[in-house]
Amino acid sequence: MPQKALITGITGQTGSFLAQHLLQLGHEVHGTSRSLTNEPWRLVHLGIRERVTLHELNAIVPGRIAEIAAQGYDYIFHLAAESSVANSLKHPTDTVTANVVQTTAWLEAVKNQSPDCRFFNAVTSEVLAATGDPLDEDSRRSATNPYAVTKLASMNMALVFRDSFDLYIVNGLLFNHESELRDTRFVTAKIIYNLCLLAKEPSAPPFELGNVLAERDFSHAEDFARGIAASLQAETPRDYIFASGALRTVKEFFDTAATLLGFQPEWSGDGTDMVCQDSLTGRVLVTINPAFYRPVDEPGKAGNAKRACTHLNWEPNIAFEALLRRMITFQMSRLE
Ligand code: F7E
Repeated sequence: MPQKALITGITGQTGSFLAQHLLQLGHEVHGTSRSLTNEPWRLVHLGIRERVTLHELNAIVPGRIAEIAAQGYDYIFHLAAESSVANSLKHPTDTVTANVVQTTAWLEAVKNQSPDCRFFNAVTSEVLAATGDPLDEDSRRSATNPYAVTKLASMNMALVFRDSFDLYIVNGLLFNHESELRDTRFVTAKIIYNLCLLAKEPSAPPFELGNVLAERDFSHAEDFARGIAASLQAETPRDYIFASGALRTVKEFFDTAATLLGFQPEWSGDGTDMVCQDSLTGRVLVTINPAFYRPVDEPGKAGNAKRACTHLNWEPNIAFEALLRRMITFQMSRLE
């Protein structure tokens, strides 16, 4: 029997891949969007715009959220959020509204309108403390920026609702997930966009990055979409880490992408004086601008997704280089 799913934030990167996956599974897919007049370009790109029903949710109004939640969903995947750490530092109050108030309103709406609906809450590796070892669901919690604080609060709120009201709620602790549908506010898409521009346009100027020695555990968002969907199928609701388990620096991401585009990246200098040139031509590709540094950029954290692998039969399919190739192919075709 087809089941009815709602994705908050369906027009975002992960929401779009999740919508595609749920449609492939035969579900009826609905989603919330801040505006119905803006074209949801990711859904259009995936060829699924006409197959999903969008509901406008342009402000965090509990009554409107309750009205949508009352529409008989089997699953709600709550992905809508302020998801940029950098933006959360600039707009902490808005981030609390988007991530804590909004999540709480959805939890309350599920409890009151639809207590049999299974609920997925998107959380982040940013709520875990770095230890040097791969992190799992039991790793110590910590939060070093407003985004992390709000996600930790939203996770705790979801746990309170799960335990107090016997609801089926899952927190997904998502490590970095990237793709061709990623916004250029995030470093991977920024790198791919600018490198493709440099490759296409010989007169394009170098671009700027922040802390390129920062380490992240990168995956493809499409892999996570499968895991997110599967996480609501287990008998008992539990929280799950989704991660690749491999740690790479931003510099390594840049170097791999640059090489795939035919450059020979060569770095010189230290700290904010670091510069990367194409050693084939001497052309400067990237310089460092301290404005892009974070006040606190924690040591790298890799995730251990063993629970998801064992209990959900989940495993990532898209390797690091394949992720970069997909991002490059997409961006090059857009620049044509
Ligand atoms: O930064 C460094 C920056 O903004 C990655 C979100 O999906 O993953 C994401 O958060 C790293 C940081 O993502 C630039 O300092 C260097 O160390 O791409 P990002 P993020 O902060 O890791 C987590 C798991 C989430 O949950 C979030 O929602 O890259 N970096 N230079 C830069 N970052 C940016 N944005 N721009 C730069 O120029």
